[in-house]
Amino acid sequence: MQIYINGEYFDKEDAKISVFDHGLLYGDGVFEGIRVYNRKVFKCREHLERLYESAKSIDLKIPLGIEELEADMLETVRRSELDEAYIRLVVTRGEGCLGINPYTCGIPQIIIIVDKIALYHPDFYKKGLSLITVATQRNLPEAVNPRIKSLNYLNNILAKIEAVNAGVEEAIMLNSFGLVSECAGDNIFAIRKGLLMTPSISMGVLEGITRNEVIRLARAKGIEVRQLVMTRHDLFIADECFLTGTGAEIVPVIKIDGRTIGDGKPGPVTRGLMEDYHRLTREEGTPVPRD
Ligand code: PXG
Repeated sequence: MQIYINGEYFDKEDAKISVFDHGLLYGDGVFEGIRVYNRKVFKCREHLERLYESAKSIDLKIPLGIEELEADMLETVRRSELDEAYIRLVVTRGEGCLGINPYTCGIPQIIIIVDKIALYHPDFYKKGLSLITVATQRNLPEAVNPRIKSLNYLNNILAKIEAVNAGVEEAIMLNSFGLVSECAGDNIFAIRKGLLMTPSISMGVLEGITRNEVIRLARAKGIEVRQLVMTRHDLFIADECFLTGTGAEIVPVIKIDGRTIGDGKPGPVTRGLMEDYHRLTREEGTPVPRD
């Protein structure tokens, strides 16, 4: 494990942030979760660009340019000596007064944690997940836009609590119109009669980097892809369903709200995309410098 805070490197025990940081006091900040495969940072630029976009949206000025931050992130991975890793990149509003005004805060804190990642159990990739729809609605884009990957994850955590208490791994969240948006920490896809579908960004979802890559991979295989309005009915009648995310990669779904999806086994389109995605993670990425 290796931890970076504003240009300095620390062990876990010594990595500390002020209790007056608005990241802690108000969840005021942004983050990214990034994977390292085979000593290469996967979708490095895409994650950095989304981080800067999230920051821009909340008027948080990251005190480093994108190139400098990329170099520091690669150096943190190098120091971790991990070939397979998870990077948590966090930018907080910084230390401020007790009061929500972000403009009282000093320098934003840039934190980079490089560690191993706990994945979904391997069985789920072979057998598939069961999901439920939860009562907690996804944030309204007009309130806290889900496109901002902010430190304020309570909306998702409330959904996750419902799922875990119901004995399933993930929660399907609907928007305020009752339409499917995404899961607590993953995007959702369905396949019916060869068409690959996922809720459009305007449904109130995070524009997942894995989601975008899966859309590209599917189109490259000649699969028709549509981003559209989806109801629970569309999920119940799907032939296949799967989730995407940096942590989850592509994970099949075989049950939703007690309804078996397709024949109750991960389907051929899902398995094909899982193979393609896995191959890509081994091949692509920004190399971590050698010592
Ligand atoms: N929706 C939400 C709400 C997320 O938090 C995704 C979709 C998928 O986005 P990406 O860009 O990763 O394809 C996410 C991302 C974790 C963890 O520690 C969660 C995510 C990513 C990495 C790790 O649970 N969620």
